[in-house]
Order: sequence, then C-alpha cells, then structure tokens
Amino acid sequence: MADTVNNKSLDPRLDRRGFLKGCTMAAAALGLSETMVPKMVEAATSAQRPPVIWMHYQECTGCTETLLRGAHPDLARLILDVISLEYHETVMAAAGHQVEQVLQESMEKNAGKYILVVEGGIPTAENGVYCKVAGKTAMDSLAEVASKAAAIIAYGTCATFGGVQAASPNPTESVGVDILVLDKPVINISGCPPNPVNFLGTILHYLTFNRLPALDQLNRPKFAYGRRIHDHCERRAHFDEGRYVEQFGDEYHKLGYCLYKVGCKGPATFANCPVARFNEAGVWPVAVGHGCIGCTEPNFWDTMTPFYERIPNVSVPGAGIVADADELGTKVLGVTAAAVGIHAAVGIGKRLIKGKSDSDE
Ligand code: FSX
Ligand code: SF4
Ligand code: F3S
Repeated sequence: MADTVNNKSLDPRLDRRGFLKGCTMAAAALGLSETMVPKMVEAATSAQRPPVIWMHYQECTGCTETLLRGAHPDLARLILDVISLEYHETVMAAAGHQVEQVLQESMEKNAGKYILVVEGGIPTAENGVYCKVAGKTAMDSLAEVASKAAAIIAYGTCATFGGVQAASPNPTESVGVDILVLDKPVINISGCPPNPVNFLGTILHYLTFNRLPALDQLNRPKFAYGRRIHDHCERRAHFDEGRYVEQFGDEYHKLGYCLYKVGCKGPATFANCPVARFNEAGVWPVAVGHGCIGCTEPNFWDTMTPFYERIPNVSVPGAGIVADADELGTKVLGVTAAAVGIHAAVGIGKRLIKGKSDSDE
C-alpha cells in the first residue's frame, strides 16, 4: 500500500536537491540552524520510515488537500518519502472491503509502532451516529485504531478542537481527539487548514532527535505555535505607527497597512504563518490582504467572529483607555482564554498600553 500511495499518485521520489530544500524549510520552521540540515536529510533518507495510518472523520478534507496536493510539490513528495503511508482514504485507489482489510492488516503488522494521523472532528452525540465509516461510528473507529498506535497526530483544527462542526450550538457534540483518547501521546497541529511544514517539522524532529517536539498547553508543537501572528507580522510596523486599513479596497489597503481594524485576529492567534508561509509562492493570509481569522485557536468559529470586525473593546495604540489584559483576554479568546491561561492576552495588553498611535476613534 505504501508504495502504491507513494509512487503512483504523485511524481517520482525527490532527488537530493528536493530533500535539501524541504529539510531546509523544516529546519527553519523548527528554529534550527542550517548546520542541522545534513542531519535531518540523513534521518529523512534512512530506512526507518515510520508507518502512518491516516483516518478521516468530520471535516472538509482541506487538510489533506493542502498537504498532499498543494502548490508545493517538493514538500508533498518529501512528506510521502519520509513516512510510509499505509492507509489514507483520500489517496488510496482501492475502496470498500478491500481497504477495510488493508487497515486491519496494517494495524496488526505495525501494532505499537505506527503513527495515527486523524483529520476531522469526532461527533459524540447519540453515541456518535453522526459520522460512520464502514458501519462504525467515528468514536468506535478512533478507539480501535488509536489503541494500537504509538502516537497520534491530530491534524487540523477539526481533529484538534472540533473545528467548524463544533461551532455553537455544536449539534453533533463534535470534539477533538485528545478529549477521547487519554492513554496515548496526542500532538495537535491546528489550523484550518494547518501548514504542511509543521507536519513535516514534527515528523523530522521525531526522526532526527528520536523524540517528539516540545508542546504548549494545548498540545501544539511550540516551534510552530509558540508565538503570536502579530509578533512576526510584516505589517506590524504599520500597527505600531497607527496606520490601518479602514475598509477593504481603500487606499490604505493598497498601501499594505495593518488589517487590525478590518478584523485581523493576529494579536490573539498563536501560529508561525508569517514565517512558514504557504505554497511555493510563499504567501499567507495577511500577505495577500486578508486579516488572520484565528484558525489555529480552539473554538475560533465562535470566539473570533465576526471575522471582519476588530477584536472587541480593544483600543488601538495611544487612544488612552485600553482594556485590562485579563479582561481583554476573556473577551478576545473566550473559552480559549481559560484553557491557555490567558497567556496571549497579557502580551496584547502590554503592547497596546505602550502604543503611541492616535488614529483610533
Ligand atoms: Fe477541518 Fe481538515 Fe478545516 Fe477542512 O481535514 S481544519 S474543515 S481545512 O479539512 O479538518
Ligand atoms: Fe499584522 Fe494583523 Fe497584527 Fe496588523 S493586527 S500587525 S495585520 S497581525
Ligand atoms: Fe489561520 Fe491566521 Fe494563519 S487565519 S492560516 S492562523 S494567518
């Protein structure tokens, strides 16, 4: 199965140049110096490709599309070369009973050794009847496949925090993997969709150092989610100087000013998008003129909306009264604030208090 997936659905394997390019990107995402790249290439080209079983539940499959069919073919090929993809419903040629058999055989053959990647939320209402694959509920399927996994990567905001189907009123009571699986390491790579570089970085970290990367309180790798979007945004100088887009398409928008007033949630969002960027063109939402909508944060469909209104009750720099940091955190992050100890909000509050713009009304 691995070879079928690896060799036939995409172009032939990467040459050394492609490996170097991909490993250099992953090293940059991991915050490692270029001197580590040869070690990472060695780990990536070794025979010890970890077996991966990849399951899909409640989701749009954008996570896989971004990862395997994205506009960055080298990255997709490198990922498929580094792992041994045993089972993946989206890219497998087979279907029906045949793939069920593949799954069972792969679980047996690789018991205790495989990495389980989960895409999608898991509905728990009414014993999970709202998502069934091959006659099994997602809850039962996850319990079965997780029981023999070495570790689990919850890939995308649906698998990490429930995602769009968990938006209020969450009719199917959808949850993320780590609510249901308590006896295995679960690494959350959030984002809707997440950045494939962060998936690659996590796997290469594991292969190179023989351990998983350090995680934050939400089980996300710190190398990718340790800093706020706002802290490394290329429009940050405009924010600090009080130069804002007032509405989409205005002259300030054309000049590339800060998108805070048109709803950017970068000050409350933890992710490496401005550095890792997406696709070969090297873009990310803010670079192309759209504010961050906070897609890496729990419950962002509820806590970060309305997407085109600025973070509530927060003044831009220099306007005098700025919400207290704790109060701000509660308002901005809602449920998230409690979960992460409001570590985001403290920074925002301090920064705004120090700001010196007079542009806010
Ligand atoms: Fe969710 Fe992924 Fe958003 Fe879509 O599988 S994180 S809806 S990009 O596809 O799960
Ligand atoms: Fe960048 Fe958004 Fe922060 Fe403005 S508010 S500096 S656009 S992250
Ligand atoms: Fe998501 Fe914001 Fe990055 S919307 S893709 S976390 S810029």
